[in-house]
Amino acid sequence: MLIVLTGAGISVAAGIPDFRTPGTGLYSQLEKYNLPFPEAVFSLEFFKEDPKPFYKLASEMFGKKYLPTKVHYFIRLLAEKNILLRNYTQNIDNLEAEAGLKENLLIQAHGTYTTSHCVECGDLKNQAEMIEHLTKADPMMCKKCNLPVKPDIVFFGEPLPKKFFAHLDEVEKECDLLIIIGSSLKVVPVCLIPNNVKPDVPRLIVNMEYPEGMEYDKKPVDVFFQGNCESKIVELVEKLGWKQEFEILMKERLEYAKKNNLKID
Ligand code: CNA
Repeated sequence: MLIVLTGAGISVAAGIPDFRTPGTGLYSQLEKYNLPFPEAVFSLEFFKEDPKPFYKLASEMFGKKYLPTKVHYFIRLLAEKNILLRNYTQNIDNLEAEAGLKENLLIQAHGTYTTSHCVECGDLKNQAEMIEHLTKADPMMCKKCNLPVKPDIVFFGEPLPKKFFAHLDEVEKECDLLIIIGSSLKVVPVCLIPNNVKPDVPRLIVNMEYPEGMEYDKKPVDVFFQGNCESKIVELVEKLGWKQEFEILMKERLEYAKKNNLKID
């Protein structure tokens, strides 16, 4: 069975910038937020004191709807072929689910913005209200605690969702091929997943550059497809002879774009 490990790079074609690409990545655009250090935007302590920078960033990331990319639909194709054991994603944009990937096959290791809780009392909050606040970059406050409400994305120092740890054994026991797409693999513990496959299990890496986090862990069985993951995945689909099946999903993607008034490439 196959495990796909994904990062921000797979959503770049949807219009959501990644973190670490110099120039376009979100970390290189954080000057305008007046942060003590870039990671402060995802620090719980800082958020409790000043939630505005996070809401401003989140409004740019999640204040509108995005079209899942070809890579998201490729993962869906693997699921339809019953060869996908799991997609571990570091992304918080929920585009995997939007592309129709079933919940049991998806692990959102860093959470998702689609549910929200108060950072103090832990109450689950109304998501429609949260989306309004996100759209306006206006922090939503808990009426009980007068502290900010946070979308359920994992901030630095917070534990990862239980679901992440519940399945992790399968990486060593059941994975016959690991495909890594669009990640610099710099965030623990997700970046450790590639170390956990059996030594003879091939790892296909599809990324703009060799992921920094894997520089010291190269193996003869690894394959690196360098470049834009959208075009590389289409190449792969063609090589595998899956073009026709992929076209059906591309039609579905077109329908999604039409329904949500989104531009399509
Ligand atoms: P990252 O560290 O920003 O790395 C992204 C990687 O993708 C880099 O190696 C890029 O070179 C590569 N890349 C960018 N665009 C493409 C492309 N079109 N084709 C191929 N490769 C590309 O992001 P990671 O995901 O590795 O880091 C984990 C962080 C990023 C997680 O905590 C996420 O929550 C967070 N993040 C998520 C989103 C999202 O949900 N869409 C957006 C930005 C950041």
